[in-house]
Amino acid sequence: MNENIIKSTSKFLSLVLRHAPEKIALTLDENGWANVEELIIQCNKFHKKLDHALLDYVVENNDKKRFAFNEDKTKIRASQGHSISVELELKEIEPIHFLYHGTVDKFLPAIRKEGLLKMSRQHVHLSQDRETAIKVGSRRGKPVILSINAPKMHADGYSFYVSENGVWLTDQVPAEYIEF
Ligand code: HQG
Repeated sequence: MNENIIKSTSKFLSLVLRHAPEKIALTLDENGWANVEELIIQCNKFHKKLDHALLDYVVENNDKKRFAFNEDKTKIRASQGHSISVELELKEIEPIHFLYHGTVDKFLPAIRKEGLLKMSRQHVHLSQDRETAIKVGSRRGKPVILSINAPKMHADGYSFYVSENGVWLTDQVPAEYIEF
């Protein structure tokens, strides 16, 4: 499989399964699932070549396991990262260690003031390890890693979830729980 095709297919799937299904006149159900046949048909109709073999390969080999099939592989969805409103039925989980968030300098004044907000997504994204946070921050420039006192937040009543692909999610992180 050609690396460029795999990457561009993954990016395209992120676009239509997380943010803008209407770009290819695709409908997602309330849990974010698209019908696999319909996805393939709509992609091709809108000049994005896709077949079962390519889709299977991208889902299976995606570096962050961004997409998941349902049990009988008739449906597919993004496991996290949505900006459109979908109910992912996430498992609530108790954090027992600090969690990390990668960002960049220019956002720090606002984050110090109002904490971490979900911005255009459905959740604030956190990770269990610093390495992942460094990668996330690096998308925007020189990464700055914030440490989140998640156990204290949880004790104070905040909920945490883990997506199917292991991303920690929460609704907001007030500044008092962040070590800068
Ligand atoms: C920042 C990728 C100002 C926040 C990654 C971040 C991740 C604030 C940006 C996933 C703020 C939002 C998500 C505040 C937060 N004021 N800026 N109060 N609160 N920010 O992309 O966490 O590869 O929505 O620090 O790997 O960067 O697409 O979130 O810089 O897992 O699968 O506002 O996206 O995954 O940016 O990334 P994003 P993120 P994929």
